[in-house]
Amino acid sequence: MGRIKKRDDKLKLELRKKMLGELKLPEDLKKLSIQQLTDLAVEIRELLIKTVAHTGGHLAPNLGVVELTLALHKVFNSPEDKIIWDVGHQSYVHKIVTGRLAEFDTLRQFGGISGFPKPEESPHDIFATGHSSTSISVGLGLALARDLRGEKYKVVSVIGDGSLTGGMAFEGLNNAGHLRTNLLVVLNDNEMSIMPNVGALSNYLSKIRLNRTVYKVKTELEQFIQKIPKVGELTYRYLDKLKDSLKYLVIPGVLFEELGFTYFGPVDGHNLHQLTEALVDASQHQGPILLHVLTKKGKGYKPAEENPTKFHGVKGFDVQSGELPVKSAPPTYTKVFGETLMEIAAQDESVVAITAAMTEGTGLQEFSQRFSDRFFDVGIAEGHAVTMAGGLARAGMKPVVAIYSTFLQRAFDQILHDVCLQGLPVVFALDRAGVVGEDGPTHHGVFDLAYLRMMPGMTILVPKDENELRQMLLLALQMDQPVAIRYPRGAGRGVNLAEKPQFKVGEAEIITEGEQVAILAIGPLVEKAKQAADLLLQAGISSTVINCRFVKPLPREAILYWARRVDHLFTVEDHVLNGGFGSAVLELLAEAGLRKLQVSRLGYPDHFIEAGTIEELHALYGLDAEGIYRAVTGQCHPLAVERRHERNAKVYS
Ligand SMILES: Cc1ncc(C[n+]2csc(CCOP(=O)(O)OP(=O)(O)O)c2C)c(N)n1
Repeated sequence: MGRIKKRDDKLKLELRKKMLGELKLPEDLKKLSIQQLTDLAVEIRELLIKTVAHTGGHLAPNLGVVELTLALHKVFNSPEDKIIWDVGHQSYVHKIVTGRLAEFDTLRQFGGISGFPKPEESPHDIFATGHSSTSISVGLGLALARDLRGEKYKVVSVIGDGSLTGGMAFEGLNNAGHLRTNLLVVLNDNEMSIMPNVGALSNYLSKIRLNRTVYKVKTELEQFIQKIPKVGELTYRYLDKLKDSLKYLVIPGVLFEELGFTYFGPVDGHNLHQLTEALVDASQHQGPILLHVLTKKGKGYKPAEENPTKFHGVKGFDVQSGELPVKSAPPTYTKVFGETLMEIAAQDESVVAITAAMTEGTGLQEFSQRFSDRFFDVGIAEGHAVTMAGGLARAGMKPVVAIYSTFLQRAFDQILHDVCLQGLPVVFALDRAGVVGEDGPTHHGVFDLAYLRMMPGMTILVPKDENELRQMLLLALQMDQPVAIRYPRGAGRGVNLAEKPQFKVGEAEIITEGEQVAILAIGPLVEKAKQAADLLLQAGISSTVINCRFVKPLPREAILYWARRVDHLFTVEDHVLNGGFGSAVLELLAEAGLRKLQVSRLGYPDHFIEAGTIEELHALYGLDAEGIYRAVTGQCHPLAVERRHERNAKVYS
């Protein structure tokens, strides 16, 4: 009996397997029954788990939206109707059902499909996303264009409760509620950001969850109130008021109603019947609608349901055990940052730490517990985080704002206007600086030097290893001014950590000395430059390698000293060339009158950098030891250098 059941299950599984491969998607979703959609959801979950275990990626968010995605594609006609995924990390199911099933195993790989919506990939990806809280603004823009052009498509913005904590989401709601065009916002509420969601809004959504009322109650109540006979002007006004107060008592989602949206919900986001019905109803309504959908992050895979934070984004895992790969032996930069900050905070009570929904990612988990009164998770609100730090600093505290390089782009003006203009001592810890790997162009932190370097009063430090990161943090907190430290994703080099800062502001480290070329490097690429120098020596080229440490102020004396001695100068940075470290060096050389020196800059060209492992990308853009070696030998072959020496000797003799 047991064996027959097992065989039947296997058969069922095989039948289901055929379904995904054989359907013409997304069109066929419209023909499927709720039971068939439910079977398809099981099949998609299996595919998600199997693939992400291998490729890495955002597992828990995608497991949570399987039914929601199927229902959206059943009810709406993508790509004519536009579906915008906020952040876009939960768009894998959407990709599977919109023509990317065959390539799904290339997810996030170099040359494969992206882990985020990408218009170049498919017309179903109407807008590229990666940074949070944009979907309502994008959706409103599309809806307004539709109206102006006399078109008829529907627009759906899908936003998570975490992403709704971002200020731009509210700017979008505020504007959409005022303009009153047709726009459906689907709020995917799983009570989680990467970690449990925080803030007053999250509390408000929890209250709605607790007083869970099916969305029909609201429509029925409104119909009931409308049916009460209106006797005279006075009674009407009272009834109107009564309608309002009843609304507050019974109807969930009043906040959204007051912002001009019609609120539907909450509905069970794993119940395909409820979901499709609610989406059809919502799509028939006029004006801005908010449909509140309750989902479970990690749904259908026990390890992810039990620990959605761990499975928010993974590098890969063992499907059977749910075990993640063991962490590398040398501590990560993130870990050293968190530990050093705790050490400093233990001695200095004015030190406070701020994160924007990335407590664990920025290494502040332990800090948040040990110094809970001096720790602030502001939600996905980078701009607010920075200006709040300005306020804290003005009132005598020493704020350290830990935000990934790519997300700090959100706070450009806040850094400029609310910190630098005021000359306030705020320390910016920019984690994940440089290319970050498989998350790709939306997440590479390759613009920070350019956007920070032009700000008056800013000091910028770039550690070559985790020991320098520690020293730079100690140094930064002793300086009474804005300071930014940018450091990369991943493990350090396993070097010893020094007690105290071992260098002063603007002081470079000369790693090797040679008279032919100088290689100026920053960050972990200093090590690659050093390895390149060894290769160059073997090829007969002597080089000076300088760990510049400071991008602002540059180690002026060291750079100019060597610039006057060598024939060719190279700069190496894990950053775009436009406005980066190499540009700063060029400006210095031009100002010092060294305009004739040959300078080559190694970094990223003027286009967005694709996804791939950090090593693959460094190799592709010539930022590994081989690449630096090739650049130097290509520009100055030993013979060419010798000839130049001879020529110069003649000219100057
Ligand atoms: C501007 C910005 N800050 C931070 C992040 C990092 N981040 C990615 S997903 C996420 C949580 C999003 O929560 P939610 O919208 O509720 O989606 P869920 O993963 O829970 O489905 C965060 C903080 C980001 N993508 N963009």
